[in-house]
Amino acid sequence: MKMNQSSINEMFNIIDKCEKICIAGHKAPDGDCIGSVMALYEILKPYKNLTVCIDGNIPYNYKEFIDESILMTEYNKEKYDVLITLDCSDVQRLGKFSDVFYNAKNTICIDHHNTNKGFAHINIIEHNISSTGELLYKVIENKKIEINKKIAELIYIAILTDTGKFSYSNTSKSTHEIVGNLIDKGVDVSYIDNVIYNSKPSNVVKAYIDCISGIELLSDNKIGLATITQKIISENNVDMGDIDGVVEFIREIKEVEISCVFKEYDDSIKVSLRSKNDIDVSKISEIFGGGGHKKAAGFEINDNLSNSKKIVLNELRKYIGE
Ligand SMILES: [Mn+2]
Repeated sequence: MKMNQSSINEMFNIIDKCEKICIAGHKAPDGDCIGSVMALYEILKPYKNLTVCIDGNIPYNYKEFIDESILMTEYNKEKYDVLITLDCSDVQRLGKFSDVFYNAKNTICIDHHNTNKGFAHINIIEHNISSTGELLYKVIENKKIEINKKIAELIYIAILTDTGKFSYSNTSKSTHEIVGNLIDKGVDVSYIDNVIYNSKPSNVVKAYIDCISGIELLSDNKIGLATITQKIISENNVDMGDIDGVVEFIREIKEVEISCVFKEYDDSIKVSLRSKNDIDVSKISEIFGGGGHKKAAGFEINDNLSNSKKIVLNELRKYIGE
């Protein structure tokens, strides 16, 4: 892969010159977001005055890898010399920290989403790369920045989770080569797997079962959907972000072409889509103002659950040729 050398140079020129730096990920953070944000934090921490913002709760299985006391809780209108966003496809994905972007003197975006049109002053965007973690690795390798064990672990988590444990088609030879280098830096693959995947609290598993038992199969089983309701969340005393993998589980069903999960929040519905074969769910997501990748995308609807389901299903049926 050819890196955009001038953007990388510009990025580090700006970082060198700046005092107040903010690093941000997307709202409702996932492993790629948390891993990339924290890796960049670890890289710059010895030299710079850093602020980190991520809108939303850190899921239980990532808490071990992030010091939550460093996270900004509310934006106080501070103007940063530079804001660096990671794994964010557009400004709205910063959630309640969107104004940090508008108030920043310089902005840098490092991302791999197809739908990212390059919203910052400096954009380091590669669409065909597995994860923001893999892209960040290439950026720091390009600058010959030393990677310690902690940084290696964080980048590993970003890549591991965004590739579905190296199983999605975004996993390349280069992904594996990079992961090999990270293991050389001391990443304990089995330890990370246990923390990220084999550490579910029983109430989270119970909530997961409640979601799975409500799966509906439609259109000759080509569409599979489930809903994570407020009722499931409150009955099991979990956070929405803790329930992971429902949308991937539905895709495991043989006939399912599009898997769809509706997450019921207080004032909106968040929709996650996954696909198999040639269906590009990022196209569906874009119709609703969302973003994502060919096989994994998401968006938000400001309506109630039953209306949202109706509108979305209508679009999904078009995509499976009905
Ligand atoms: Mn990602």
